[in-house]
Amino acid sequence: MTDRSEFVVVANRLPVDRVNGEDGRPSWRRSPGGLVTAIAPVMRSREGVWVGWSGAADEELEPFQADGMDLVPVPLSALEVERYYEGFSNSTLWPLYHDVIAPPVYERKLWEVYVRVNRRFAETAAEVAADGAVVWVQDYHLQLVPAMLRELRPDLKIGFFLHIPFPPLELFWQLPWRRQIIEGLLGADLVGFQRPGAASNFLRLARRLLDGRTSGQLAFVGDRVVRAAAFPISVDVRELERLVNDPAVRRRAEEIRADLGGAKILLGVDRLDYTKGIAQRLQAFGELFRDGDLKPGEATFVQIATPSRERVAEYRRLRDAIEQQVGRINGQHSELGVPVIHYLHTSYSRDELAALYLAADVMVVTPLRDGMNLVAKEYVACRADHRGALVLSEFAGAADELKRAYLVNPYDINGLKSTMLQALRAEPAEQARRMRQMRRRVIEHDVDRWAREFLTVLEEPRHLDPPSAR
Ligand code: ADQ
Repeated sequence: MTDRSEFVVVANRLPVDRVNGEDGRPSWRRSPGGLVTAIAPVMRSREGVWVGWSGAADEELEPFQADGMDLVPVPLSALEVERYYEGFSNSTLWPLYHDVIAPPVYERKLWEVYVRVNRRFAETAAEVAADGAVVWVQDYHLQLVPAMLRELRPDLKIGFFLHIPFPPLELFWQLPWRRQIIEGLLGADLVGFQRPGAASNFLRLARRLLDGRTSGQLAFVGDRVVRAAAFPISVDVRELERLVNDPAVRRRAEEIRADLGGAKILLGVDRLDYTKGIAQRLQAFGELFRDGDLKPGEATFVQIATPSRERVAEYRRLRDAIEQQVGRINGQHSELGVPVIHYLHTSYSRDELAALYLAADVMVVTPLRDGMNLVAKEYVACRADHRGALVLSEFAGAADELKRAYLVNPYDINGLKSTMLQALRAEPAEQARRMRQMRRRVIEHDVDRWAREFLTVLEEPRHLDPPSAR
């Protein structure tokens, strides 16, 4: 691959995972997940290039093609994985951007490596982008890339999208490198967030830290104008509908219901992360048995927890705590052969997830803070039968759109208990009424539309004019 590209995506990870074939030779398979599904079609139609890390430390790979996409690997040493990825990205930024639910680590040596790795991503993107190309940088790992890239290549159109929340000034102010991060993001022409509140937080910081001027969605930085706005991400509705129409998936859903003995099924599907409010929902569920509102066999909670970031200490502690909690609740309330909680610490295929969504009477999504939460939207997209109920935290970005969910404050355990009961006991007509409205929103605003809208605003020639000139 020698040609430079008109469209470049820059993300921490490449959109493929390595799989070892039967002959022992490694090959690459497209990673599951919304971002890849959303961007892959744009990549193909524009003959784009994706810049990212392969997922393995100390590996030098030449650019390669996989799944019809041109991929340019950025190497990371083991020390860089520890300090840039596990360190600054996931022990500093992740907790800081999620309301400091866990204490962020502020260490200079992590920051130094974050800067170094961001520079490497920016340099790689600068090498592969054609004159005037569009470059779309993704997520919190790479917040310095926009400004670094602009310095190297002022001709480019640079977009940035943050998948996680962006904190209010009062929290962001803790960050010793707050100015550098804001300057980094302001290197973009368009900075996208999940929620309008996050865009306002960012604009307020730009004003305060850089003595900048802002007006509406715009920040004026030197002779440049930067737009900050919300582009709520979504799911691939067509793919999910195809899955739930597959007879094998439907059979599997029936099988799950039968295996659980006809109990009403409450379902949680999350990466095992302290932001997801897993402990709160399990506590509330356990108390419903203690109080006598539920009996074993009447309802059961299936909690699927994907292993996540297990090399970060906070995540190991969380896993221990959740597993102890599940043991305690089951020990107190289960009957022989009838556990009240089924806890599975594993990752599932899309088919199995779709079958679980179809089988679940109540989907319980209770993050303490979440940029969007795709699980909530996936559940809604799968319920073409208009059955099932969604319990959804007010602190998930998805709550802005899914207003007919059973909204909860996950810190309020009594509220969580009564809302879970209400959702469990809702009449089918009431479930259908709510589900129909939520589905309308998700179907109209799918992930294609998210990518299209972001890129349209980024590429619109006049999108950077001050409002008076529009
Ligand atoms: P995440 O924090 O990973 O994403 P989420 O939006 O819920 O959270 O996406 C998780 C994805 O992983 C979903 O597509 C889900 O189906 C899948 N998944 C979860 N558990 C699984 C399991 N056990 N097996 C297989 N798949 C599983 C970040 C932000 C979110 C934001 C997204 C997208 O934290 O707020 O919505 O990016 O922008």
